[in-house]
Amino acid sequence: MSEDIGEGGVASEISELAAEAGEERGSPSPSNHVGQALRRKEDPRLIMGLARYVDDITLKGTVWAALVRSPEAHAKVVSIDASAARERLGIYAVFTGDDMADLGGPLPMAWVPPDVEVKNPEHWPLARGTVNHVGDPVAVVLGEDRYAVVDAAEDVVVEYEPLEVVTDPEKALEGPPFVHEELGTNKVHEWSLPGGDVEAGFAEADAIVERRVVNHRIAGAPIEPRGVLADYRAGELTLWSATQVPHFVRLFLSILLGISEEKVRVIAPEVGGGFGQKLQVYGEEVLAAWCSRKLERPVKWIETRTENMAVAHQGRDQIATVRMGAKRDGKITAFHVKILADFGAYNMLLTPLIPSLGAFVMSGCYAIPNVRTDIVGVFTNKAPTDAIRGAGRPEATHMIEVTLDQLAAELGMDPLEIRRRNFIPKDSFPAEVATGVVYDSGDYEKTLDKLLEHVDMDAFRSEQEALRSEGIYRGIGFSTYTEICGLAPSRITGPGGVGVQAGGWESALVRVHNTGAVTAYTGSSGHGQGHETAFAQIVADRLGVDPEIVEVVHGDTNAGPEGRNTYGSRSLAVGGEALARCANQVADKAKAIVAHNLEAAVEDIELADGKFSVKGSPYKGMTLAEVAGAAYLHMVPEGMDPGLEETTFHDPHNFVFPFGAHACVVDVDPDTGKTNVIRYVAVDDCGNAINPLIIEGQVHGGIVHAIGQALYERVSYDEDGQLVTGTFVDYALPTAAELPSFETDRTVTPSPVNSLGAKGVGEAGTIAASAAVTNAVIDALRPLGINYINMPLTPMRVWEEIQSAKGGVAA
Ligand code: MCN
Repeated sequence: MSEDIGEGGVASEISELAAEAGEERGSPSPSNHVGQALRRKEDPRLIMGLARYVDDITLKGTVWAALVRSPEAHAKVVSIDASAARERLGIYAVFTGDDMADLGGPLPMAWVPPDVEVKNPEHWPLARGTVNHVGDPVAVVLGEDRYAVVDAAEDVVVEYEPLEVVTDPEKALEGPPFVHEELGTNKVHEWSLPGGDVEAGFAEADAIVERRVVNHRIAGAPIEPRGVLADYRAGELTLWSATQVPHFVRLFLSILLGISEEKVRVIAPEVGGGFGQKLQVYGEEVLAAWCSRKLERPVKWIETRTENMAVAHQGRDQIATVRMGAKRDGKITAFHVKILADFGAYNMLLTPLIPSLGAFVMSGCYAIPNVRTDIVGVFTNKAPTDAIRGAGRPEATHMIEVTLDQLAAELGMDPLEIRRRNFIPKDSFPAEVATGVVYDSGDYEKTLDKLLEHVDMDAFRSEQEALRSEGIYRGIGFSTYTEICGLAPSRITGPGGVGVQAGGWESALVRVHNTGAVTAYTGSSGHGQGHETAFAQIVADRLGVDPEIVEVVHGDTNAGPEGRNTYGSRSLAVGGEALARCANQVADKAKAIVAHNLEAAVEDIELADGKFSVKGSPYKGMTLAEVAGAAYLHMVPEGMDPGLEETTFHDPHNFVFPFGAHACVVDVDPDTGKTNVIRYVAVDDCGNAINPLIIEGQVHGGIVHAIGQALYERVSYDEDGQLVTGTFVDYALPTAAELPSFETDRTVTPSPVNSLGAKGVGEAGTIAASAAVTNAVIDALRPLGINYINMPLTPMRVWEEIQSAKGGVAA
């Protein structure tokens, strides 16, 4: 305990106690915590069953809700007879869309691009007049327990008058039938991002390839489905929801229910997996809140797996015509992509924006002089699509990387050589690509070189050759990708840019308590990414304490400042940076307090070895606990307010552009068409690492998502709009048994956009990997005469292609 602060008595005593409390909870480590592979703080509670999900929260008097959902993909709702349901024991109410006439408006869509008309039909929590996809809700049943409401929901008799159904996006574009009759079209919008002159580029090309790239529909398939508990009492609404975006949910609950925003609190407890599916303002959230107000009781709704598969928003579902041209030496002259994006029955929060996210990185990591993306969105009688597992960028990467391999084959070039010839050179960053997007930093050769330290191509090709003579078809595929993340800069994403009606900043509040313990509030809303650990590392280093005593609080609109939440791998680059800046401000105040108490010049105070000390006099200093003691006892410089906490809002100047090189090795069984992934190597560059262990975990998860899409997963509807993949029996997810141990490595190219030098990583694997898998399968099958194939590479599809190449069964 330093004798330099206070003059004995109470002040000194409190400071001493505070310092001891701080020590008990972990003495500051002299080393830098940023960059260390600390184990995740959040894992013990998750793996020991101690975490609290929405379903674990029960309030006295809770009423359960079950939804009556349409079995028809498209129909007029002629009548709803809920009398039998209402008479059942334990049922309190049944409501339909008509009962909710007081709702302030339909569910939100937040993308209003300048100069582009986006058709946006009304979308209500309970259908009004028509249902437009299987699972569209028509009524809600409320009662005393979950069983009662599920049984009663079956007693609600709905008379439907079926309408013609359209599920194929290409047919939908031709229409009728129209999903929303009143629109007289199924086309939602057209949007383009041009760069250079693609036609002039193709005129210069010696070789052009054109392919139809189908990126099929996938489900989010989180571990926990969605769940909501709404409690409206005494004019205030508290809503617990498995959401990635509590602040957005609060805003729209306030608008739609007409409750002043400060009286609405949204809490995201443990979310149980998001990956985009929980970046949404869902009808069930609005409905539960509305019902709670109506009944003056807490209302709970927990989604079943079947509901999640049928109605939670889905992803991808794009058909693209891609054309790439190059000179004989492999230099790409033009890349033109025309995307038809199937949005399902409604626009959700960001539905029409999703394909555009891909357009921003349609140059990939290549210096292509002419690049153009044209997007057409279309409604069909299927569940809506929106952000899932990378959102727009996996689709773009898939198109670029698969087409590049096709072009290499056309030119008789090595797939890696064509990539190297087109990489944006490392000395041209910040690099403006043809579309005007500016990449922050990159060194694509370096990641590829590092990848090849792990993969000996000569040895692989000899082995491949040898195995073929034994009837084993082995292939290798690459994907050298870049992604746009750190979704933020309001100047680009906001109303003045591409038109998202939300600024793209993030907030932070750092509070040092009396004892020197720290609470760090972030507006990012983590849901599995390890923010509580990594963000604690950032704050700890700036305040000279152990991350153990830094509690990171997120996902509660009443705790901390306004926030913009988590999606688009933005949390670290935007939210983490906000916290770093905020902690710096706290440290600055701490230095002023130390200087005051130690009678030194503030410029002479430095943070070293867990202490704010006077330069050159390491024994003369104060720990954070001692500084906090002084701050709360108002032993601060003249004119300075007491306390030790700061709030920061940060809106970065640019996005960040992580990148990497992935390789996948597969064996394809020519008799059954089954693909086995036998090796997967990923070298990623997300700038400076905050926590390498978390990075590795995020990359692993992302790769599994993409392998899942490439080989197993597919949401399927029949022609009548019936979902035929409503369970995990029909919708195949990969398990550890299907996957090899991934080999991961990194290079480090810091970002100049933030002081951490960090880029995002949460979506890296899912963005990179589907192309690597697809290219590997094509590489394996070339000797059988197969030069191109679309996902999903299920045994059936691959087998059919093999038969067709043999001149047998047509694919
Ligand atoms: N990180 C790091 N150093 C870097 C980059 C990132 O240590 N240079 C750490 C971050 O501190 C954070 C994690 O990696 O702990 C991911 O950070 P970031 O890339 O900023 O991404 P987000 O947190 O914004 O999440 C991105 C992505 C998204 S959009 C979803 S949704 C998502 C995800 O990643 N959902 C997940 N990862 C998930 N992981 C789990 N387990 N569960 C989910 O629901």
